[in-house]
Amino acid sequence: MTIAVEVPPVAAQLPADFLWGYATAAYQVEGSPEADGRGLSIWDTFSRDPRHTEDGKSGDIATDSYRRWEEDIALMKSYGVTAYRFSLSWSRIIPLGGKDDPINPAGIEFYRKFMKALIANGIEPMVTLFHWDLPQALQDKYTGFCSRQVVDDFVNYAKVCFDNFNDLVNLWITINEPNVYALMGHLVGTQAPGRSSNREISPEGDSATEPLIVGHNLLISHGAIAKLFREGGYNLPGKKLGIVINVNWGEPYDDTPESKEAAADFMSASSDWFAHPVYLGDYSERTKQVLGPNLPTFTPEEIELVKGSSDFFGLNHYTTYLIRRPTAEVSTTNMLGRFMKGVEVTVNYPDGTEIGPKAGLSWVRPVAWGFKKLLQYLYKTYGKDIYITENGVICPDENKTPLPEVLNDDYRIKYFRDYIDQIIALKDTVPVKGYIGWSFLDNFEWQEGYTARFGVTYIDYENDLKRIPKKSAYYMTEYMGKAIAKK
Ligand code: GBH
Repeated sequence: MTIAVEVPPVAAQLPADFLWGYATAAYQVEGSPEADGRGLSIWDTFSRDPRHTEDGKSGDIATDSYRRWEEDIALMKSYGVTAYRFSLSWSRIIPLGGKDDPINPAGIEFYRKFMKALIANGIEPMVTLFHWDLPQALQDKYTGFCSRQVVDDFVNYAKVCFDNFNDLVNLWITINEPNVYALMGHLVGTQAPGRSSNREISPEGDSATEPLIVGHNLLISHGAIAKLFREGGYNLPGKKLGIVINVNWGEPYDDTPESKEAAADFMSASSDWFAHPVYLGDYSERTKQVLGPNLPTFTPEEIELVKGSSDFFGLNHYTTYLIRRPTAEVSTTNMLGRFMKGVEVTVNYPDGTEIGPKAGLSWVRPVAWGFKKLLQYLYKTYGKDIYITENGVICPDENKTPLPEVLNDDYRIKYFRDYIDQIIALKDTVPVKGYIGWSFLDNFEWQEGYTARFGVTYIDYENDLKRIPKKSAYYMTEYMGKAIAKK
């Protein structure tokens, strides 16, 4: 089936080398958890407990992309994309994860043939080393990222990847959303490894300290991997390595100085927590203040290691929130509220109007002007080239809408258009080098299981995981094909 799309005339405004495409992550699409010597990851363990996902399902099958990769690449090629962002499964490459553990040649072979096929089809691989699926053995051995021991194991894994894939990869990403991994996995506990002080959720964990320690170890790992990349001879001309941070824009709720301070606190406790050490060195004073005395301290050597360790700003951005000072005492079960002291998040203005229309999940409302403000803020604050490494939405009730109506995702089309138009509007003032939408396929959406469909491609879970392009896929092909100058 082909859906007719109408795309208005668009002048080519983005440079010919502007990358565009879609993203996925290994655990969200691959399936085949036991195939060819793969070891288990914390997401296998976590999601096999049906209490941990909305539909009680795990990523055991996902979109079966480990087996259907040729079909996936052919589909991507038909979309006209120039890049594909995906992640490597650490436990496919080193099943037990550690630096003295054996390497699995079958894992390496799989990713090499996959990358070669992408390149043969004119699609640039954008490769993430760690998108949350830590080998379970490392979690068992020393509590994963809660322990400093993880750094050497992570650096070793990165070295194995550089040695085996650097000839095929120009754009490396070390870590996807360290802020989300730290908070969802060790504060709230609704994502793997599922640790939290909330004993109804987890028998183990300390929300007051662990997220901060995990964040610190992620930053040091990233710094050490960047050092290896640069000093180990991998940083050849045209190659780049960076980190991807999830950043929501925090807009002051109203014009009061209190709300402005609260919004600045929100930014410092969510994204600047990672961006400041990476781009400017050390945690900012405001981050130290908001996150409090449990925030670990860097040695001067560590500050140097982490500072300047990312060649670009990798930005995952979805939405904007209104921020004010707390209007009531923060309850003990509101983990995020207690973590970000002095910050309250809302989506309603003082007069009750909403910041943006409801989407298919409560946390992701379209607010394109917030994206514009964020891009300006990030470039002014950190001065780096920006790659949009994820951006996307779910249509209202998308999961309840049957075929074929579900393919008419005009809500997603509008979201993509409005957000990309901000990049175009800023093209002479903020250097955005690429746009990667989330996601190529509907997939295993972590704690939401398969109930949240972010894809431009519909997956028919009832019919052998058939891939069916949504209208947005056709629209984007047309639109980006026109908006990007021809080579
Ligand atoms: C990204 O995270 C991930 O990188 C990607 O893997 C994921 O599939 C994609 O977004 C879509 O979600 O349920 O109210 O507690 C985005 C950041 C942080 C957004 C955690 C959802 C949970 C909100 N995510 N958040 S809630």
